[in-house]
Amino acid sequence: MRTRRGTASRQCGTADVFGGNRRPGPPPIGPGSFGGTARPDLCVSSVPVKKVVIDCDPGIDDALALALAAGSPTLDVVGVTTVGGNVDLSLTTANALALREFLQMGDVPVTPGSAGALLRQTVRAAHVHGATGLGDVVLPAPERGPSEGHAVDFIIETLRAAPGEITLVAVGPLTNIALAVRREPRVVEWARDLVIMGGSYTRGNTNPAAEFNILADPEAAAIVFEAGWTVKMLGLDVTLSALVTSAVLDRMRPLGRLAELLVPAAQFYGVVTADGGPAIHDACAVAYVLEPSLFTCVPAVVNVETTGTYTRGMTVTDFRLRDRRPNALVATSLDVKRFWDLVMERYERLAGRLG
Ligand SMILES: [Ca+2]
Repeated sequence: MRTRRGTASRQCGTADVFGGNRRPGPPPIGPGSFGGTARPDLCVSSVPVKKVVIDCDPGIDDALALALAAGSPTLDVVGVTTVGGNVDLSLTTANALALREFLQMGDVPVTPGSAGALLRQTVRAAHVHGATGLGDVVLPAPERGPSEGHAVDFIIETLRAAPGEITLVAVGPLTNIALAVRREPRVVEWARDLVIMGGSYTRGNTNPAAEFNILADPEAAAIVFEAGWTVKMLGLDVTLSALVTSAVLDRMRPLGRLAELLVPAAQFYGVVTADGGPAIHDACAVAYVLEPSLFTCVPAVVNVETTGTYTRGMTVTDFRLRDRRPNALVATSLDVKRFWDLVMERYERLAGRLG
């Protein structure tokens, strides 16, 4: 494991806490009002390095999320676990291994997990991410292989060893997380937080109702949302604002070796224009861990539809709490400018290391 420790200074904003494009829903609250994160108006603070396990299915946007984590001195990635999702598990694992070395993430263990959904037939997104999962990007073959064991065991044992310290960041189908919860329910207590890219309260992307990560394993998602923790849900409602426009792409082009990943990956992922482009969904989850004040978040009760003829995989989001305890903190808007400023600053740091 990497040994970056200590604290890092951060400058907190105040004016844009509730900014961005307001979407339907109840009056928003600040990120610090629910869920245990620091109040954004407590400015210029010294924040501890956050430990994260990233459960992913690389995947183009997973790759861009891992790059964001790798470039962030305030994150300590203590493990990467893989799941079948965008492409098969063998490919998501191979991509994670290649990315670990390309992004110079040191000896962060990469542990493969579940190949497919708990109950359902496999859903893949190779038409979006390419046959290998990374578009037409070809990274150098990794020298080292995956860790022994299974991602579910890794997650349980890593959280058991450091209760209250580690945030789970899940940016693929939730199969591994659900199995960890089923096998060892105390992971809910041990996790510092669970942040996911998945779902939506407004629309789907794989079909009109469902977002891909949830549709790929709706039963797993249901288990995760019902487990007793407060899921930080970064869904399509905000991730579709995180677009690689031509202006963003121009900021990526000078980044040396890192640009050789970022630029072709983004261009494969979608058509880049002056005011549009592919959404780097998964990077939003990492960005939330880094700086929750980028997002406006609202507590809600989220139930995952597992049986609907047309709505299976839908995250049915009820902001009317009444007497119920919310099981999710749902992101409803993103401060796009601050998001890209953060992401590009971290990419530039990483590019400095990669050459
Ligand atoms: Ca993903």
